[in-house]
Amino acid sequence: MKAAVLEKPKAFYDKFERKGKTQQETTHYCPGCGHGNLHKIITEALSEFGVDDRSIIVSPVGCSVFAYYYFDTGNIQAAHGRAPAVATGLKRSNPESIVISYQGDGDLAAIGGDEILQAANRGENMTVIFVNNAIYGMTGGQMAPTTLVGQKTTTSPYGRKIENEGYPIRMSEIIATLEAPVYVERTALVDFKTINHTKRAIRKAIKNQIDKKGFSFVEVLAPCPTGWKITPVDSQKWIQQHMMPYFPVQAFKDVSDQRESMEIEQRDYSDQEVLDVLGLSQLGEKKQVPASFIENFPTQFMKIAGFGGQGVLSAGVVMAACAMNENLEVTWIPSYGPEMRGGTANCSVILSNSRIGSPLTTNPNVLIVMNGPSLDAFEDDVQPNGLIIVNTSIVDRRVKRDDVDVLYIPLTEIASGLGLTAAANMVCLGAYLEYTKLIDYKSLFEIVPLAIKKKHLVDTNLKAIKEGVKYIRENYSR
Ligand SMILES: Cc1ncc(C[n+]2csc(CCOP(=O)(O)OP(=O)(O)O)c2C)c(N)n1
Ligand code: SF4
Repeated sequence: MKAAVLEKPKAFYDKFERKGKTQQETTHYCPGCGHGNLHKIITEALSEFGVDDRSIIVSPVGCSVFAYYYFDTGNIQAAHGRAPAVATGLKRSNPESIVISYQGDGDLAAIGGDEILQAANRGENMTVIFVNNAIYGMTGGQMAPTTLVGQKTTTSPYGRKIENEGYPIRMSEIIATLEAPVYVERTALVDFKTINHTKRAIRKAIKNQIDKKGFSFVEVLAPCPTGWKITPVDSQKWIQQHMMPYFPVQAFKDVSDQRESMEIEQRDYSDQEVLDVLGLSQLGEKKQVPASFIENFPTQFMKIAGFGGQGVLSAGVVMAACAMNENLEVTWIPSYGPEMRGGTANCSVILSNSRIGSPLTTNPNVLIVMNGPSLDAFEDDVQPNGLIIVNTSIVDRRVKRDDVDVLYIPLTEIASGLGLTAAANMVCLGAYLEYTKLIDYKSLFEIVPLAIKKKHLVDTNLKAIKEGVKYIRENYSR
């Protein structure tokens, strides 16, 4: 007779080490909680398929926030409700990874209601495990979108009422109406039969991903004895008596066998293709630049900020295009208020000699402020020894920091002197490049004629660049 071997699946850590605590044998979950069972089922499936080394679990905000203490896989923590968006990014950038978005009902059906619909509708090749315990467990038992009619929670103390809170949302049914998902099933954690059913469903959802079939979704009706304020045994009965009649346990969609494997084309676009898309094809052949220029280029984390209409966004585009033309890696990302003119606007620009992870500049080492509110908003964020360029025509105060380099330039006045106030942004770029000498300011002359749509203004913008250079030579020569 074969001896049964009971052991932890390989995809679990041997010891559950928690920050600030000693090693633990157990998880942090309450006795009778469904999360523990589900973790075991997932790890078993990953280990059985032999994919634990290339799997990534996206932990949500909720009681399973600490899932990364248990899964010996890749782990990442997403903001509340954002797990499907994070999982999308992970999967698309690592197509061979097995990505599991693990989410509670507050996370998936409330704050993340749109993320899950969009990911499902795009048919992302991922596996979503939706833990429906009809309550917000982590925060003390508030009503969730899946809380049953009549169910008492801390925020529905007299029981959920249809006229007040509406009906519980059936997420599986909604997702199954979409064209893209390949497999949608609801299971439960009540007894051996339902636990085995859950295991089969989770295996299938993971297998579909391994086979590149697309989006699979398993909703699991799971006990939360603490939130429901009943015993673990009664919780199992409660699922059977109250949850299963409203949330039927069944497959809602399964086209796994009919669906062909699909893969998103992954390829690096050539420089020429990128230039074509940006409308900068006229730059022609890739420029030859010395290897030492690229090697020694210090990453510029730029924030350019001002009123809408001051050309802060286009200054960023021109700077990024100029650096790209010098074979640097660049990103540009705008941020603006709702007003077309007069509102606030800023952009993050990163220029680097290596691939850029995130396009956001939260701590710039170059801050360009075209107006006072921008200086107030971003001065404290600048890195020590960073550079701040202040448009003194509009900003009426000095920089308070004494650990940064500051250029005070009347950008708007200089541009007005040329008859084009809007060219203050170009005065600034000329000054920036002349002061830092990171790129020859003449490189801007190759970009500006392509970037400026109103061709009759090109000459004035080129003059503005030269005025910026002149101002630095006369006032800040080093
Ligand atoms: C943006 C944001 N809003 C609200 C919260 C508070 N919060 C933490 S967990 C949670 C709900 C958790 O419920 P659920 O997703 O059902 O998971 P469970 O705890 O039941 O496993 C909420 C609202 C938060 N952390 N972040
Ligand atoms: S509160 Fe509920 S969901 Fe959270 S750990 Fe306890 S039993 Fe599990």
